[in-house]
Amino acid sequence: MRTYRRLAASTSLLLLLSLAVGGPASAATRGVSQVDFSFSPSTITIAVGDTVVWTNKAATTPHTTTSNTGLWDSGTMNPGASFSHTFNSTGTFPYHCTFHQNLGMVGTVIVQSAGGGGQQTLPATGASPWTLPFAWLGLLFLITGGAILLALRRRRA
Ligand SMILES: [Cu+2]
Repeated sequence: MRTYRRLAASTSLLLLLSLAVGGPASAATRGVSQVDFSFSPSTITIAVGDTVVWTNKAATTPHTTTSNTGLWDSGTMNPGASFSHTFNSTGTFPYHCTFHQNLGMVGTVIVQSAGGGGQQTLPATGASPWTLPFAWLGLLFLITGGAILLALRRRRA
């Protein structure tokens, strides 16, 4: 009977460990300025998990940052306003300013897998493909441990 309890304790520990190992590491924040009438830089390359912060640095003109595919939309941003979006998947994400798209106020966010963006090969620091399996494994351990404890209690009653 005691072994069941020990098993439950160790599964809980395993859950914590799996979350620690599989969890995402630090993510960066990158800035893009909105001016009259362009984004600067117009193309920005980031890593998965990074956040882009757009800031309207125009004197009087409101702008927006609006995803071409509906992924994000700041709505009207008056001068001085900021809007941020975190990119959690790789890909190329074109966007525009709703008001000045016709004037060529468009931009692109390129999201690369963590560690793949630089010239040198760095260890992956973002969320790895193992994050989700680890989390599910941890959850499975927790449920199994709970079920064992429950069965143990029923047997005693
Ligand atoms: Cu604009």
